[in-house]
Amino acid sequence: MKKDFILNNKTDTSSFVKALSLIEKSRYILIITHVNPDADTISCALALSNYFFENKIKHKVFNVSCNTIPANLNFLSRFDKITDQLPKFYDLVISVDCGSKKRFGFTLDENIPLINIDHHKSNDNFGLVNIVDINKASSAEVLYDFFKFNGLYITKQTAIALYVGIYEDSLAFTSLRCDETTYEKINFLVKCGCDPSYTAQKLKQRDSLAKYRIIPKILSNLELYDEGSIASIYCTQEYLEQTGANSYETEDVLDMIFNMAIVKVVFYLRHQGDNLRVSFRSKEDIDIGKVAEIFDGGGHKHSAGCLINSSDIEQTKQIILKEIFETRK
Ligand SMILES: [Mn+2]
Repeated sequence: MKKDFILNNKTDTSSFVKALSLIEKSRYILIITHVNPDADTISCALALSNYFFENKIKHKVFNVSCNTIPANLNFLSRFDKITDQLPKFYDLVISVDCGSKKRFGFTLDENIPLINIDHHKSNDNFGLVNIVDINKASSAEVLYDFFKFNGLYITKQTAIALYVGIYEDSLAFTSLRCDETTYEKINFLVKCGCDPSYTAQKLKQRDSLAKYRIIPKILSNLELYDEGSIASIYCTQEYLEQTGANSYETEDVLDMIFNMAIVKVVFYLRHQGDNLRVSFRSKEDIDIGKVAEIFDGGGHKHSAGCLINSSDIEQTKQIILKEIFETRK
């Protein structure tokens, strides 16, 4: 075994082999990314897409609402090929970073074989083949293991995509689930041609003015509870209209509040259709994934989310606060 490829002993490597054999047998592959797409799901899909394209494997990358894909990922090769149109025919599905089938945003034909590549603790192994490793900080790391185990050649474009997924979902290597294997992977991806400086510039240094117009508005409604250990913020439809910012351009505000020394838990509310979408972060022992689960959401111990069927921000804040206090007891 190569030094840059260390799996934890819980990893079921037979799923790597089974998945590759399904890919080799397939005629057309549908790659599914999750609703409210993040860098991890898009990067995994594009890492696969570049590999498939280079190897003449027919496929499509699907997202249920393409206008919600963060635009700062548009430098990834084949980004412009992502579609919200389902192909007429596909005989294999690969879902990436989807903790459940609900995250697809549509109902999938049960008869089509499915490879489930993910790292969410809440994943219920809904695939025919499940490559799920809850110890990894990103699905991109799980996918990297799939590539390496099967000896698949990682080209520059696939390396850049995997790097971005690992970087973003590990919150720039600050997640608790980052370990020495994370850095070994990064080292290998840089060797494959991914330039960290170029990637950082494309990923982090192309913000719009609208982003800096909307962030102060959101910060102005910051509320602190329990001596500042819990924080809440929200974004209104009005803010978005006044500034022209996209919802995904507001995400950094969550980390800004989370970076405050006194804050141990933060949650961020914004409208999504008739619902309120809530994102959580926690840095203490509190398992914020459990709070999200109460509202039928999911995620990880220190980062999670859910959708609440209400458009009343104040009322929803109170309901969530109550559950955070309960869970923290
Ligand atoms: Mn992820």
